[in-house]
Formats: sequence, structure tokens, C-alpha cells
Amino acid sequence: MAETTLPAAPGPVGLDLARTALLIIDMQRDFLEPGGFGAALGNDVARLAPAVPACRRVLEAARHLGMLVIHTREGHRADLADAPPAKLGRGAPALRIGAEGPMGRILVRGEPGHDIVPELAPLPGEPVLDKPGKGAFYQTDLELILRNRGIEALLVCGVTTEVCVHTSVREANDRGYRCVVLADCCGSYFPEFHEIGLKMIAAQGGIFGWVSDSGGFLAAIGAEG
Ligand code: C5J
Repeated sequence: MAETTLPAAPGPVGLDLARTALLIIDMQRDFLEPGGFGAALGNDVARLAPAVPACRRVLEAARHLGMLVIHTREGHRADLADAPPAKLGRGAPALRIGAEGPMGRILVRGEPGHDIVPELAPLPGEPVLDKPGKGAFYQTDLELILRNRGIEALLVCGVTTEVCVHTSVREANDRGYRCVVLADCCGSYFPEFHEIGLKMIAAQGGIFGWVSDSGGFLAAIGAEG
């Protein structure tokens, strides 16, 4: 794997692909499909759909390159012992975390809604991290996995832009990882939060990282079209 440069904001970003991992955040049925956690909170889940094919193109290219691919899932133990009361109390009682929904218990590990959408299903050997919070580093072994593989940069995709993607990028940035968020591979129930969330990452000379897109990545590695 070679070095490459991606077009990005606030400026081009060089990546050593052998030391770069693809981090796909929470592309779960619970957020992307009707009847899950996202819909239970009153959101229009269709807004997240365009991120799936974009993510898939990047995922296939990353696999082809032999890049480390890591998937995360937000969710809780069946007994909800790892869910803070403030989080459990959110939303209408019949639709809260742990309640029975059309895809099983909402945001609970092992339930159908907790699965990653089929288009982006992890392959054997790709680490899948179950996280109880919004950030991918919080109460997971992500940092250990990245260190063991010599990773220094992350290509970040997933949902939602301003919640779990943003939190994870902030955590990664503080730990010294260079993050490149692929804009069209992310999504939000609130288009304005998506736009502003991405601007916040690249603002002030890239205060949290860089923002590029799937086309920029695929072109940089010679995989477009
Ligand atoms: C949310 C996430 N939005 N994955 N989770 O609750 O962004």
C-alpha cells in the first residue's frame, strides 16, 4: 500500500495507506431503518439512506487495498446495566431503549435492529466494536487495536454526522489520530447539522481533522468509476 494525497478541506491531506484504517460508525438498522432507535426519537430515517451506497464503494475499495476496516455499533446489554439512566429516560416510554419494537428491543445488542445494514455487513476478520456511548473510544478497545496495527490516520464514515461521527472524531483527534471524514459517507437526520458538523471539523485549519468525500478517496487510490 502506498502513500496518497486526498483533496480535502481545509487542504489536501497525505495518507500512508498502510497506516490508515477505515472506521465505519454505527451503520445499523436501528438508525437507518423504520422502527429502530432513530425513528423512535421522531427522525426521518430516509435522510441517512444516501450514505449507504457511498460507504459501500469506499468499503469495497478499502478491502481491495487490504486496509484495516473497523465497524462500530451503538447498543446496550440486554439487562441495560451499561445504559446511563439519563439515556434510558429519553423519548416516549413505549419507544425507549430496551422497549420491544419491530426490529426487536431498541438499541439492544443481539437484536435484529442492532445489526449493521446488510450492504455494509462486516467480513470475518474485520473488528466489530460494540460501544455503549456515542464515541468509538469510550469503553471499547479501539485504541488498543489501532496501536497494535500501527495506525496513525482514520478515514471516517457513518451516522450520525453530528453525534457519533463527531464524538468519535473528537476522541481520535485528541489521541493523535489524523481523521479524514468522508462527507457523503456520513448522514444526519438534520441536513443543517450534517453541513455544520462537517464545517466544524475542517474549520480553524482543521481543528478536528479533514473533510473529503468518497469520490476524492476513490480517485486518490485510482479506483474511481
Ligand atoms: C445517535 C449515533 N445519533 N450513532 N447515535 O444517537 O449517532
